[in-house]
Amino acid sequence: MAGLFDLSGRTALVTGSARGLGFSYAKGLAAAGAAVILNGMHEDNLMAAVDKLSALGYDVRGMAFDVTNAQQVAGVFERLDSEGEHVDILINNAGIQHRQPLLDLPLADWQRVIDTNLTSAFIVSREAASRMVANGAGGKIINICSLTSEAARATVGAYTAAKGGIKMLTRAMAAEWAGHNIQVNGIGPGYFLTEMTTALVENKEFDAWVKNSNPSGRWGKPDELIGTAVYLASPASDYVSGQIIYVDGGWLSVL
Ligand code: GCO
Repeated sequence: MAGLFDLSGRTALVTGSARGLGFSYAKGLAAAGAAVILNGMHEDNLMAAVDKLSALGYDVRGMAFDVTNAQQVAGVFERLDSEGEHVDILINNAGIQHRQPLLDLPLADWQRVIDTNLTSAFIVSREAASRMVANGAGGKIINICSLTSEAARATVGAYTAAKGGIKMLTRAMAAEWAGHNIQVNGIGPGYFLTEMTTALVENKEFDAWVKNSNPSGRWGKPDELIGTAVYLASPASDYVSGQIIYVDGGWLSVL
């Protein structure tokens, strides 16, 4: 049983991990023994997050790059190649939210959300998976989905479309890469207390809606996602692919 959840000797890349849920995923994989590459757009925030985990004795580093920029992403993986570093575990977590009714939504904002929340997973996964296939060692890819991968909420249409897309992209990747011993799965967080949801938590009506809509009666805490991330990143899930695990307090299981 001991080795089942052990990530020692593996290297993980977690996109959008300078804060929020991504930081929890990075912390959890590092605590399970992985060498973790954190990612963010802004060097200063990113290095502050790296310092926090490094102070805990974890093997972490930061690489600032834009996950929507295919050239930058290719350059990052070429740099890792040159360092003899191989990404065994990828968590496609980078994402943004944009709350605006579809009728008012500028095309540029729609595109920005789709690029960051969906296309980036294609861009980064292609670089990681091509190397996992080439070296024959297989790997783990975890795409971060959402309750909105299954059900829509008014005013977050671009986000909902992207999260619906990343659920099916997870299955498409599983279909094509499982034969190379690459397991591709998703995590669907419910409503969690992060910087992205602060405005929602502070809205008394929304806060009540979240608490009344899930049988656990509360918001999730980011570290409550760590167990699922470690499971999907570890040998414990070697025969699991194309699945989305919802960590939502039971939200999607009730009317
Ligand atoms: C929103 C929230 C959601 C949650 C999460 C739910 O505006 O409704 O930001 O998007 O963050 O995605 O699973």
